[in-house]
Amino acid sequence: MDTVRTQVAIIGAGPAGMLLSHLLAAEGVESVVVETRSQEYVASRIRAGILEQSTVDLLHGCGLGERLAREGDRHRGIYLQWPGERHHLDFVDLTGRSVWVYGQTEVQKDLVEARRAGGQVIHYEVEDTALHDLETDSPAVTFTDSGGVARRVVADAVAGCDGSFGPSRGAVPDDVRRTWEKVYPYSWFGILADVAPSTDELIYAWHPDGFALHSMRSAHVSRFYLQVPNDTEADDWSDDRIWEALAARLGHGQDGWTLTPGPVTDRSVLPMRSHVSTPMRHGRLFLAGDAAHIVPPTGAKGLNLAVADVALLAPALAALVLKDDHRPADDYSDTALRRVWRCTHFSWWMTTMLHQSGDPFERELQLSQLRWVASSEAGATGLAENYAGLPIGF
Ligand code: RFL
Ligand code: PHB
Repeated sequence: MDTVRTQVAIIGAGPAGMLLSHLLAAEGVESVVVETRSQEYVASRIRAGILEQSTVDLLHGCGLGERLAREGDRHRGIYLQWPGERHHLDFVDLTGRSVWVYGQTEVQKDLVEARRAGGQVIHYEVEDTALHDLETDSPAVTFTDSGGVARRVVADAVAGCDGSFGPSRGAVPDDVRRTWEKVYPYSWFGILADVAPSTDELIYAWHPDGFALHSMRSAHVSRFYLQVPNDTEADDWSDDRIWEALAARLGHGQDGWTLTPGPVTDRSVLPMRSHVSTPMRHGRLFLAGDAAHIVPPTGAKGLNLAVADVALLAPALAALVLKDDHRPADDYSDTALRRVWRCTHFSWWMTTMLHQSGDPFERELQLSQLRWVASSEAGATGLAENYAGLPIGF
């Protein structure tokens, strides 16, 4: 077996793993990244679209903000609507903070380019990733590389950034690990369309037929989501049916607003669940991003939470491996989990406020809550503060 030594072995080259390797390099810490998929596959996965203020500040602070500043679209807030009413919540007026439309695909490309320029070692298309000796000072990761060579990376610490299906979470022993899970009784049907957005800011729409969201990726590409039953297949819906549902739920014709349809270029069904796994550290293993927690996408928090985790983790690992200072690493799990639970609550709150559950009592509560959020400065500020993102380290 081919063995190398590094300071941090990172499992997963998604946003959490790649940003961690970038932040560690800036602290003078060497890492090796291993990833099951190809570079192209990881870079083209269509996922999140909204960056909160603290994510944007962090990306600028670590030299990753150049294209974001040029091509990202700063939004002051969102529209919240239900039949007959559309309200703009202005996050800048309410909290002094904003959000940016800049897709995860673009963040990933910027990370790949920065790490390529930095000479980062990344093994793509690996198989049989396994974690070893996590309760010692020399934990290791083994895998078979794309050429069939068995490799072992021995490190001072292992970062599990391998998403919801990777092996890291399961490497925390059952007698220490605790998990919380909520599966929602509906899914999102997401489509990407080659058409200019019909709105200047995102529209979150409550509707008796089910929730709808109008988002965007650029001046020419729009992103939409529809609440659908859990067993829906992406091919169940014709393009006509998609556009009819979006027009009805988003309020085409209401106060002169129109929805412009266009060619659908991508479609997928996304189940909705909340999941938290604790602790986020066991011995020399540290979990970050979707490896430790999943939120339903209604609060646009998944990617932002992954960024917040590694913003805490990078200096903690640097202190551990460069100065033998264990304090920040010892605090990592508790500190990260405070934000994780805040975002888990916010994502659950947005989800349950906006989706049809079929319960008429809940429906009246939802409408009452929406009216309060849209008409009270206190209500609107609560949503804005969470959506635009609490400061890193909250
Ligand atoms: P990722 O992006 O899943 O990256 C984890 C990486 O680990 C690799 N991996 C392994 N590598 C080596 N060995 C193994 N055994 C491995 N097993 C797995 C995987 O191939 C992958 O490349 O997690 P990370 O970095 O924590 O980033 C988190 C974000 O990607 C995630 O929170 C968001 O994309 C969630 N999410 C969304 N969030 C939003 O805020 N808004 C959205 O609109 C939104 N849409 C989505 C989403 C997540 C989706 N998934 C996971 C199905 C849409 C989808 C479809
Ligand atoms: C997206 O553009 O993909 C997006 C935006 C806001 C959300 C979820 C997804 O809450």
